[in-house]
Amino acid sequence: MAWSDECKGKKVDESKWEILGDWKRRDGFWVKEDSFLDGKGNLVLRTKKDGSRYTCGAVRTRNKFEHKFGYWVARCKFPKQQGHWPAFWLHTDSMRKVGNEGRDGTEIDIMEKPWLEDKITQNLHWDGYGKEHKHAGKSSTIPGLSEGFHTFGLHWMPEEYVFYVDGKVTWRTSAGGVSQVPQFIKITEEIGKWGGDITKAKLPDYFLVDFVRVYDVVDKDEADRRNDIIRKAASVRPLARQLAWQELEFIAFVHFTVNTFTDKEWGDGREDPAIFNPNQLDTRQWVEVCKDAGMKMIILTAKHHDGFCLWPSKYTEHSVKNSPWRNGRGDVVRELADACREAGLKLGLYLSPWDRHEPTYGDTAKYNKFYKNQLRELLTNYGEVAEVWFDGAKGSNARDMEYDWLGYYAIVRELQPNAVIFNGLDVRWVGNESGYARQSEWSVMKRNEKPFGFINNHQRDLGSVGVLGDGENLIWYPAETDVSIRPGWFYHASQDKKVKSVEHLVDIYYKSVGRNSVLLLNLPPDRRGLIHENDVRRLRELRKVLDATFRHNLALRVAAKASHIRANKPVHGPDKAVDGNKDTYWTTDDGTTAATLEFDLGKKCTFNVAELAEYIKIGQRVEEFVLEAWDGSWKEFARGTTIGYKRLLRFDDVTAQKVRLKILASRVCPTISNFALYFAPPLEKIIDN
Ligand code: FUL
Repeated sequence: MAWSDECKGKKVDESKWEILGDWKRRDGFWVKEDSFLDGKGNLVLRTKKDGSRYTCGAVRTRNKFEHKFGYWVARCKFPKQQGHWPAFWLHTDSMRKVGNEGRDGTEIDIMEKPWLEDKITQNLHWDGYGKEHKHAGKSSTIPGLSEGFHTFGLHWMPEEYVFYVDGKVTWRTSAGGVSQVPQFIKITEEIGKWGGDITKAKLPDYFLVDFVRVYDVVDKDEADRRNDIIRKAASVRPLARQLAWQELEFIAFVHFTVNTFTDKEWGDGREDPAIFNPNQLDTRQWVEVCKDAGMKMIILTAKHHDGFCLWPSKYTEHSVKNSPWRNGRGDVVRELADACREAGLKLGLYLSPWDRHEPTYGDTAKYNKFYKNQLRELLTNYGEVAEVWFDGAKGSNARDMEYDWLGYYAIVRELQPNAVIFNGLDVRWVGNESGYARQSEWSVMKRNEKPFGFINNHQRDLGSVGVLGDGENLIWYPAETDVSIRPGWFYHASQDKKVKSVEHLVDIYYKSVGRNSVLLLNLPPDRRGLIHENDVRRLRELRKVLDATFRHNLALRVAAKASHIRANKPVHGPDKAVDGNKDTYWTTDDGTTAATLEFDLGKKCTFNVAELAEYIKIGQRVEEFVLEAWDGSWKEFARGTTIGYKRLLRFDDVTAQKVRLKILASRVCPTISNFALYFAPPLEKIIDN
């Protein structure tokens, strides 16, 4: 047992409880005299009328007992009158923090009973009480509840809450992501309309509490099972091709086809190849623009859903060879491959499985053969291809067609063994097209049985221990975040003024590259075959902002200390986190999963961006961390969950000489291969110059 009050004796135990009083609360007042012990083993919260005002009792354990997880239970007997309601709940001051869901604190209502019927409600509230406020709840009717004593319990686990009434489960939920911070108990009465009309109540009225107990639940089998999953998850590592892909960080998508000339997003396959005539097409311009922006690969839609091929495929007439462009002798894939090679950029290819032109589409055997032939052409004739992008999109009225995914993947492996397969087993879709990875973006997850995609990409939580099942079939499956610089994937003149703002692109960068993902930003060439001036200008601005931000690392080679060092050996010392070398790292002994790294910047510095990296070659481990700055005492200025390949955090300016990284939780001993601090000047300053 972690804590209890049996409510015996004559006076409320003030070493355990703070009695709330002289405090206006809703339509009444909390007063101290209304919280007392009845001498028969119960805490009494009384509701009464006192002159013109209504008063009631309330107690809490704030600063006296604050705890997380475990089983929390109270045995109570309800009052009889309307106009007020009893509640047993858990709270924390950090519930008001916005932005980390309920993980940084949640109002957990184990029982509220504003009704006189046999009905209670159990609720969660997080992200404060303002406009970011979020809520989940459940009401339950339990015959006989209004009479006699009943128990109200909460089993609070790191991944889930389970609510009980009289030992029976009433609600299971992970809403808000589950609070991970210590919270205090509140037992209160409140006066207000939710409970009915207090003027109709016969007062005084009494709410009795027989005991409140908090148990740390240690289920050995469950702990063993969890440890086993954690051990398995932490041992999953990236393949060399996945690591090489991750290190590209920022890559380009190029959507180009007949749609560019028909002003459509999805062509229907009936377009005349004669319309394809980009009279100034210059893949060297694309490459230059991408390279200047810091992008390391270009992925081209060699064929989109319309079936039009940007290369002269032997297997269809629906291609550049029947267009006026370069008199039918052009090959966009070739020109791009050459330009990329010259400039040292990687090439990736998108070949849409859904083909609205090809007549064999729908005949599974024939179309798969056709598609594989095209794939072979692309992967044989254009040199190295670093990523093959398989798109799952298919119109709702498309013919039935069973794609031979495993056969497609096998061809990629055969012809381009170093290429990553998007939507195959190497790289996963992040799950949205707005440019944002998850707050907690794990690269290790449980694969499902599907041959395509391998995962439910829309699931909010793909990687926490609670969703890893029994720890079997775990794979390294990192996220790629695709988003277009414009509203559409293809060029539309009407969107020339709708190129995303630099603020928006910077935000996307922090929330994709900065959240353990690769950013795949789409730049659609226009009808000339060039990336439009507005897009080019915006990319230059983006680069300028990133360069101005990441130019000077204030933590580079500064003095570093660690609470723990693996075997006390210098090779894993704290300086390895700030030596500017991504191949060295600080770590701790096995079994140490919480530790602190402290950095002395040498003088007071102002910063507003932090960058962290784990040494992911040996897996992804860190589950939660905080950053604190010294200002007479340690003050938290940022916090995060996963790190992975790269984590960027932005925060208000902090000025300090000493900073520390506290790793609060890690699956196995944490590794940190990079810790950096930067000062990002205000955007207006960078862009105007
Ligand atoms: C989707 C496609 O339908 C869009 O046209 C675009 O290519 C996007 C990247 O993927 O599934």
